[in-house]
Amino acid sequence: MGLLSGLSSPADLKRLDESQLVELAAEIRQLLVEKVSATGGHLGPNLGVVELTIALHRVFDSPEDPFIFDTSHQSYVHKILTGRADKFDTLRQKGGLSGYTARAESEHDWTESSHASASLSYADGLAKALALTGRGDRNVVAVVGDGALTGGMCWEALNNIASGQDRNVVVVVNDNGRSYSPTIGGFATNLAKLRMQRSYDEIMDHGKKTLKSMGWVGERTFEALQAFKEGVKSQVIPTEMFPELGMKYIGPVNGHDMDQVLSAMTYARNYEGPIIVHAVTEKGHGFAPAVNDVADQMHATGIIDPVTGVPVSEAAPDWTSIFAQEVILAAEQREDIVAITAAMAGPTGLAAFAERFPDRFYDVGIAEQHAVTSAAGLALGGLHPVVAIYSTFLNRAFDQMLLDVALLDLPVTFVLDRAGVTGSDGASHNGVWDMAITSIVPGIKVAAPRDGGQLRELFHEALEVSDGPTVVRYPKGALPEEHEELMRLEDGVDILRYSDSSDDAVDVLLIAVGSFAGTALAAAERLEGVNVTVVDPRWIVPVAQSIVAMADDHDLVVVLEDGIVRGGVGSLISEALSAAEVDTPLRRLAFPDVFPLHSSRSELLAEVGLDVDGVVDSINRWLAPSTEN
Ligand SMILES: Cc1ncc(C[n+]2csc(CCOP(=O)(O)OP(=O)(O)O)c2C)c(N)n1
Repeated sequence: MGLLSGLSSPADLKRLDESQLVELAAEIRQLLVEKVSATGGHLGPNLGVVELTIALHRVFDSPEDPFIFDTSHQSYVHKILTGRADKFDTLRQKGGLSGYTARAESEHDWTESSHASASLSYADGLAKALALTGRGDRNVVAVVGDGALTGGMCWEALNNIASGQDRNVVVVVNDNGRSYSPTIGGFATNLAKLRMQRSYDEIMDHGKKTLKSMGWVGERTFEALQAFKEGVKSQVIPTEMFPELGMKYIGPVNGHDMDQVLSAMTYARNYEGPIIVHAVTEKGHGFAPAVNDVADQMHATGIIDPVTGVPVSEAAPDWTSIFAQEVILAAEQREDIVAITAAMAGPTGLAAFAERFPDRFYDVGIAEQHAVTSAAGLALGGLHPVVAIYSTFLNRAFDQMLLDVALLDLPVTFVLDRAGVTGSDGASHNGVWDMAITSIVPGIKVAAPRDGGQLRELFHEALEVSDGPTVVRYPKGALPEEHEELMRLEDGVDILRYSDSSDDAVDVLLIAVGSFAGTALAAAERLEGVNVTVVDPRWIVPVAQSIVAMADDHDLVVVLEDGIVRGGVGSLISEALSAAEVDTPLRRLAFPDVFPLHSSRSELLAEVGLDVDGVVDSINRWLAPSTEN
């Protein structure tokens, strides 16, 4: 492409003539649509920050001025401007470009967690470090969305940032009015008031006039005139939100007007002390199918047609859609069922529930900790809340689950989508910790359905529990083939395959957690000269007594799970066996204790030996008489 082809660093960007930046923005949008439509990724958010990111790299000096992108799903433009434009064909694929900032990729990437609302805390700490190490003249720039700003961490950080008036933290609020769906709550209303002081169009128009016509004075106040001289509207707009924190505020600026954003960033760079720049942007800007996508303005898309935006293949029925149906069914049957999401009604399957039962649905914003304690409050009031959340985001709310819910024996059902290995979203999106962290909560009951039918059953079983928290966890993606049990034991364990233990062959008890039932059954078929019993515990916490008894009748116990190996189901069963003085050896096929890089779920599972080949190889190795295993 024209301008982009000569651009491999922010220094190149600084060499362009200012008049070329609008053309550059158009090229970047074209690249984004072309590449992200072929790989999938966060298209809408990145289309919305093209001008903002150009202005940031033009005005500030990354990496000496550290840039922190909140969540960092909107960092594609930053990647393009920091020499990675040619890698977009590999986006989110094994060995390719990460979908988030990644320190191994570039010195311009300072962070890599994709959990929201952390940027301002990073910025606060970095600014303190720069001040202490003689680099206090640098600016730390944090780009944070209005969605991320609904997270409590941001406000804890702002509280601290405001108290460091000698530190240069530039908080760029990228206000597109949306998380996935429109951002909700008192904060969002306040931000909207700021945005709507005058109508949106008027802001855009006003900004242009202020910036372009040097003779304009009108009836503005002295403060506004000063601001005008500096190229932006910098008077404190009469709203309590930011000024009461003690933060300088400028804006709102039209985040798609290059002149305005350049002026705002220049003002922010020259301002001494912490400052908020409020930029109004549009998610999906410049790509009509994204702008017109009512669900989430193409927040995150799969592979799509680059012209129409239509997905190239139809989505297969997935776990989320089963939950979506069952939670509505449950609420029809029981008036005490209410549902909570932390800004993810669509992705967790609660959107239809929200339409059907608007009074029994709560979107609390990106606020997982609050979601859980708020659920505790609902339960205290006699209701049975269902907290639908991605497994990875439950990490945030462990203390609330432990002490605000479980200590009080409150009936809250946690439905964990994307549990286990998720893959393409990289290290910080994998749901491999939930079994380890939930299983240490006293009194909790955790279920891992093996297929859609079991999800229906176990979800309703969970709702029947009235004395403490329950968890139902299931992975990302399409539903697997269903496997009917041969028999259900009294404590709920399903036998999926019997071994013929009458011969002299070794008897292996293969315990398949959740969606690994199919893998375990296929592996059992391929193991030669071994009698394999396959069971699905269904409820993985607490450990069923029948599992302990069966282990005693076998020569080897193998536990197959896609959570981390330490503290997982294998560990729990191992402890149960030793408590019962059952000395059958136990082996774990689980996720190793590492942060995996991004690649597809199936690639990652194969890499760590959690596919059929891996299971067969491991068991053969463990049973081989000559090995040291
Ligand atoms: C702790 C946490 N909860 C939920 C999410 C899922 N999530 C990713 S981006 C996003 C919306 C972010 O909205 P905003 O900050 O306004 O950025 P935008 O995409 O609108 O630019 C959500 C809810 C997350 N990444 N982290």
